[in-house]
Amino acid sequence: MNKKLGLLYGGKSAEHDVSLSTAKAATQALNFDKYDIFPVFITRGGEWRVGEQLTAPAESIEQLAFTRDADSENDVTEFLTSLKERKFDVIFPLLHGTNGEDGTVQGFLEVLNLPYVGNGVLASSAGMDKVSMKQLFEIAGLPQVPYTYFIRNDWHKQKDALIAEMEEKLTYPMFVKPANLGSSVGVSKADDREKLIEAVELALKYDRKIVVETGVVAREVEMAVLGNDEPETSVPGEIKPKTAFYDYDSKYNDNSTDLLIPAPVTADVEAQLSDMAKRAFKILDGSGLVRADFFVTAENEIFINEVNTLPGFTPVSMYPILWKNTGLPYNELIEKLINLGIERHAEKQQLQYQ
Ligand code: G1L
Repeated sequence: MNKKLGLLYGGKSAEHDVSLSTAKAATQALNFDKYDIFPVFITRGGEWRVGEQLTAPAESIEQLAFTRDADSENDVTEFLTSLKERKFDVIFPLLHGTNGEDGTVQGFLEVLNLPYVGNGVLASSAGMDKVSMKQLFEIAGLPQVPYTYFIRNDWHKQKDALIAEMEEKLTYPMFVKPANLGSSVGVSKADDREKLIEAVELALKYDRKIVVETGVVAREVEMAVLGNDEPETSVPGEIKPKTAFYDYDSKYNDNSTDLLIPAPVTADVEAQLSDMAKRAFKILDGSGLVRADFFVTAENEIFINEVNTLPGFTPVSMYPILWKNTGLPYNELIEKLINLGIERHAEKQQLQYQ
């Protein structure tokens, strides 16, 4: 019998369209002889809809952004009932940002006892909060650039003390980032105190918790991690930005970056990156996949920047391309992730009954 697969995509976040593109690519890569595929679509407005079984790969993203019957009600009970009635073997969540990679959707699927692809609650939420992630990396002994953090209330009450602390612990240029947003929204670079204050004020529009880091002159090198208990790593890939830094636009909207795959690094650097990427995966208690992002200086000093528990996943995104260059094509990568999700759920079920 075919496995029943629910593709969960869309969502309220800024990356709604990216999610739709990934869902479309997933339907094109999945084997319809092996899986019964159902769309589970979250509209921009936050409505959840379980659609009819797909009989062929989606030809457009519009086709996946289906509207509900005029007479059907949009209530949660109805949605939950249809979600349970379908008896999915596995859910493939392709959602980003709030309610996607912060662990809330994963928690929701856990409560429903549905197997799902990718990271669980802990890795997803810890990976979404740059401060928690950095603290875990510290425990794992992973090298990081100097950083500080604070919340909005501290900034309003003791701005001067915080600026003094930053200038003592860090050096310009500094990068100011909202702690809880994916991609690069609200991130800016500050070359002096005046710019630093502006950068903090901007970042505070997007989050109440802010991270400030010393900017290093380095190459950005990424590695893909895949597996559960014994994760494997891909070849490294380098991002060559054409703009000042890799921002939201260049990440998703245009081609202002070049990818160098495999990244030109020594065998020794590659081995260190692989080791660090696996340690990062393990300290986060990752499952399925993460993309680990590093800085590599001209002297081959390595810093881990962050990991992404739901990396961009279109066929032209870094994570799938890294695996393609390691010998694992897109369709096989997707199957592998599905199986990893099913395995992890099966293992957990056993635990509960022992
Ligand atoms: F399910 C996976 F494999 F874990 C998974 C889920 C979602 C991998 C990557 C993504 N990516 C996203 O959802 C995205 C919004 C960043 C692109 Cl659709």
